[in-house]
Amino acid sequence: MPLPQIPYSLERRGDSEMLARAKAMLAQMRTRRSCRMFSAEPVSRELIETLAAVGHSAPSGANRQPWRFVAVNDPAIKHRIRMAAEEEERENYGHRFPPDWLDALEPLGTDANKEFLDIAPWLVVMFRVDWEEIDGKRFQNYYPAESIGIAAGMFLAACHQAGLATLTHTPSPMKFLREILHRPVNEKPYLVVPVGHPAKSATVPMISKKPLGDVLFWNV
Ligand code: IYR
Repeated sequence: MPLPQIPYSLERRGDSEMLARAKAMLAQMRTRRSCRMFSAEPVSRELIETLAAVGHSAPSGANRQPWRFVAVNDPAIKHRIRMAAEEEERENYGHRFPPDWLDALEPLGTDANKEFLDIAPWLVVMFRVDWEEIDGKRFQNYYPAESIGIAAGMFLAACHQAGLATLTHTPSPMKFLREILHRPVNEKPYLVVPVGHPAKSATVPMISKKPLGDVLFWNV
């Protein structure tokens, strides 16, 4: 049975106000950078909860919400994640990554050392749920990859807007996250997001985005 319909309205804004708001958001989002140098300064649980709630407000296929956020600030658990991630990354950088991948990473200066996993006050680990069992019945989720990608993007944007630095860290393979965090078999590790203030001395590589004209096309 279709659900009852409820009114939907947005505050009606004038064209110039909409453009000004969009430009302000663009200026703000352009200052977001992936951060690998965090301060250990604590961040409140309430703030992380609110930011995760922003991610959880994302649209999803058939509203199945195929994401889980596991927020970790326990130093012992963070350290276990760091040790397991570094073990995999040593293999990746040592021999698993093909030469062209290593070449692509070289300008970014990344390596197998993942100290930020100990230092960032929070690691928010996202899991993708491709299916769920409810009352012994298996339900497929729809578009889980698209859905969790949107949720992750909204979470990252929310962190930045609030004033916190993030990194989208993808140790590979990351099966160990399910074990360390005691998640069920239907939850697939998707992303580790360290969240916190940047270290006072934090630096980021000088990169630039492609011109918008290379990625935005009109009526082609
Ligand atoms: N996951 C590895 C390697 C890595 C891969 C990409 I693609 C990056 O943009 C950055 C790093 C690591 O975290 O070092």
